[in-house]
Amino acid sequence: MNLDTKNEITWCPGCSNFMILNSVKKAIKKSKIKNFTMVTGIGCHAKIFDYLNISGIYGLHGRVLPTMLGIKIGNPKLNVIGFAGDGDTYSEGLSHFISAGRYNSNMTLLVHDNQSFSLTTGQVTPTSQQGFKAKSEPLGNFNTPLNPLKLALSSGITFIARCDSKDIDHTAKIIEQAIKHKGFAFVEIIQTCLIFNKEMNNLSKYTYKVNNSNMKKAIILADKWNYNSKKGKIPIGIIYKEKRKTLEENWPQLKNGR
Ligand SMILES: Cc1ncc(C[n+]2csc(CCOP(=O)(O)OP(=O)(O)O)c2C)c(N)n1
Ligand code: SF4
Repeated sequence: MNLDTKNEITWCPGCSNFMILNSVKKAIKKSKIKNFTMVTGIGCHAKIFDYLNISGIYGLHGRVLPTMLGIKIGNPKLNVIGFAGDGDTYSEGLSHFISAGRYNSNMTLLVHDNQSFSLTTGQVTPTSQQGFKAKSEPLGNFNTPLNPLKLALSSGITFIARCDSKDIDHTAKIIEQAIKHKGFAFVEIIQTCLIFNKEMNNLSKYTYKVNNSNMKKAIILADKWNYNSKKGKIPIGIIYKEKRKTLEENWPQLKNGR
């Protein structure tokens, strides 16, 4: 499967979106699964639509998940991957994220979390660190960051993982497992923005790998890093997973894949 395109790549040189693109290609090839379609939000992350040879919908900021769900309901046989930003998912699209966990449709969401609204030249998002001086908060962000993993756990998401974009092979392995998971899979990818949130650029040295499916341990793992400090360790890998009936199995209209 040729996943390359000839479109000129306009990400900043060295942006870790290049690494995420690389990991996604590896994961898709390794999975041997076909029939993919993709949905993106709007943002730097969303440019991936032009660089990955998969058809889909270059969607709306904040509306990646409802678009994915619409595709799934229209054709449950498609393997739907969503690419979204942290601003996209945890700000404008937050309610969709919570609902997606409850529906448990068989699809995969990858969040490129650079703790910044980057395409719009750097504003504070829900996961931005306290004190972050950005155009929207010239005095420094006074809010405490949202912890997406804790939100995912309380939203009933059946596959929750975190990756470091700089670890391409590990990220590829996790994305492959997310794609193969039956149910809604959410992969939070730590992604550096070299231009608008430099303070959070060197997180790799704090990471360590985990592979967990126990809820009690997942809560402890999710609590290890608050998206704020550079103290302590950042678990990456599978934080939680469980088997639960999917939307497609629950809705009789979708059972036979139409
Ligand atoms: C409905 C809507 N709201 C806001 C915008 C403006 N907008 C476009 S890109 C963007 C920021 C994207 O940030 P994020 O989702 O974190 O992605 P990144 O650029 O960091 O990859 C915003 C606010 C828009 N295009 N559409
Ligand atoms: S602005 Fe940041 S996220 Fe956007 S392409 Fe440049 S480095 Fe990457």
